[in-house]
This record gives sequence, C-alpha cells and structure tokens, in this order.
Amino acid sequence: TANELTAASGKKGGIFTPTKEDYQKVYNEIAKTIEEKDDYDDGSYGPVILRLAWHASGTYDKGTGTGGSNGATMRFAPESSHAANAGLVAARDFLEPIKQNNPWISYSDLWTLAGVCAVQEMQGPVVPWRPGRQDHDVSASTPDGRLPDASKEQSHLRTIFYRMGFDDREIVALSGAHALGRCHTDRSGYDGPWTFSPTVVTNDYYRLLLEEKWNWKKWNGPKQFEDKNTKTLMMLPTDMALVKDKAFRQHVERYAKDNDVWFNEFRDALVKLFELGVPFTTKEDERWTFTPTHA
Ligand code: ZEM
Repeated sequence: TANELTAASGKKGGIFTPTKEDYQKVYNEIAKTIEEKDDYDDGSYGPVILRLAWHASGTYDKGTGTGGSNGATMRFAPESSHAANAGLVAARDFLEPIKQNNPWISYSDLWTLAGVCAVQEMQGPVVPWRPGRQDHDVSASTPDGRLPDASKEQSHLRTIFYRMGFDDREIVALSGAHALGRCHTDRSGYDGPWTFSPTVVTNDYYRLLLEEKWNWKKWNGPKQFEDKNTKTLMMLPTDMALVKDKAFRQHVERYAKDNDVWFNEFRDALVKLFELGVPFTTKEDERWTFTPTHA
C-alpha cells in the first residue's frame, strides 16, 4: 500500500509500515522544534507553518481535481515563487530537518501534519488527520492565481473558495485563522497582526472585526485597514468583506459570540482543507487525533 515504504533508516531491506505512534513522534518533534525556536516573529513558527499547510492545500480545483495538499509541489519553482507563497520558505526550511529525521513521511503529509500541530500547539482545537498524501514532481505544479488576493472582496472570495468546494460558512470559519500571525511588508506588502495575541488560537479575529472601528491606514503601502484605537492591528480588504456581506456577517457574529462554536466549525473546515485532492485508501472514520504536548 501507499504507506508501505522501504525504510531509509533502520530495518535493513525491510518494509516499514508507519503506525499512528510513528506519526505522533513526528508530531512531537514538530511541537518541540516550535517551542525551541521561539525567536521568530511574535515568538512562534506556528502561524507561518499553518499558512504553508493552507497554501499547499488551497490550490485545489474541484472541477479538474488538480492541486490540493497531495503533491507538495510548492517545493519547486515556479510555485515556490508565486507571489502568494512569499515567505513560506521559512516554514519549509523549518520542517526540512524533521523530514530528514523521518524520511519515510511524504512532504505533503508532513506539511499538513505540521499544520495540525501548529493549530493544536497554539491552543486551538484538536484536528483529526490521516496520512496518504504522495509527493509529485514539478509537472503536477498548479498555475499561479489559485489562492485568494487580499486586495479583493466578497465575490472574489466566493470564486476562489467555491472552486475548492467550500461554502460561505466555511469561508468565514477558515478566515478566523487570521487570529494568528501577521503580515510582512517584504512578503505580501501588508503590515501588522490582526489580533493582540497572534500566537494563540482564539475567536478574537471575529470579535475585533465587529467591535473595533476600522479606518483606512494612511501609508504608501497597499490598501489595508487599521483599528482606530491603537492603530496597531490590521484588516485586509478581504477580511473586511466578511462584515460587509450579509451572508458572511451572520457567521462572523456567531463565531464572535461563541468560541466553542467556532472551534468546532474551524476544525471541520481544516480537516476538509487539508484533505483536498488526496486519493486516500483509508476511510474518513480512520482519521487519527494527536495528543497536544501541553495536554
Ligand atoms: Zn491568510 N494571509 N489569507 N489565511 N494567513 C496572510 C497571513 C496568514 C489571505 C491573505 O491574503 C493573507 C487564510 C485565508 C486568507 C494565515 C492563514 C490563513 C497574509 C500575510 C495575507 C496577505 C502574508 C505575509 O505578509 O506574510 C486571504 C486573502 C485569505 C482569504 C480568505 C486561511 C484560510 C488560512 C488558514 C486556514 C496565517 C496563519 C497567516 C500568518 C502567517 C505569518 O507568517 O504570520
């Protein structure tokens, strides 16, 4: 089966079939490295690792069955240098030593497992996951333009996310990932974090969207919003579209009111995102959950 790989280390000439425990060990190694390398950005590689998993998966096109988390084609140019992927080399480089220690795991499984690990280690929901992704060569790369463009609004979000097979509710649920991390002027051109606690998974993104007053930031960079009170937080035009659009806004209100509701719907949408385009040989009820290291 796809999971039977010749062990590159250990068991000479044998077949190594990784078990759940082997994946938990990889999970633990990622978690430990996140904790150790705390001199990055706001103190964690978690956000940029989650963004890598999302950009690896979000290229999926349900019409043609191309793209998605299978393949890990972002290892190769030109996909690695698509504008949307600027800066994600930090996450790929972070994970490379873990791949070297565990050569039996595919990059595509590693990147999505790392996304799960990042969410859980930043105190988010437990996200069920299963292995089965296979790495492909550069010929499986996806064309530029499949990921969302932050300068646009609701109709663009719908075009992009409906193509992946998501609905309005899931678009809003996934967007709460912007509780995490920040924009970098040398990557996207935008600047700043969305929340005051960018290394902890909370529903603050929705609360701030509704409760703060947002003004256009006066600067020479791309058009973005800043909060009137502290001028330290930001929102992208696509973030603001979630409160402008009635159908989106009802979900923003639900998630702002109840963190548990968001955790559940965010978890389900992440499971779906990380499995886009993967030809699994296992069933949905054979997903695993990994124990967070802080549990
Ligand atoms: Zn993001 N995202 N994203 N996103 N994203 C950025 C950063 C992060 C959009 C977008 O243009 C941008 C989702 C959806 C969408 C994360 C996770 C997820 C940045 C800043 C931009 C411009 C990049 C930079 O400068 O480094 C748009 C338009 C989206 C459409 C809705 C979804 C879905 C995500 C996960 C489920 C994360 C974690 C970050 C922070 C990265 C970091 O390095 O701190």
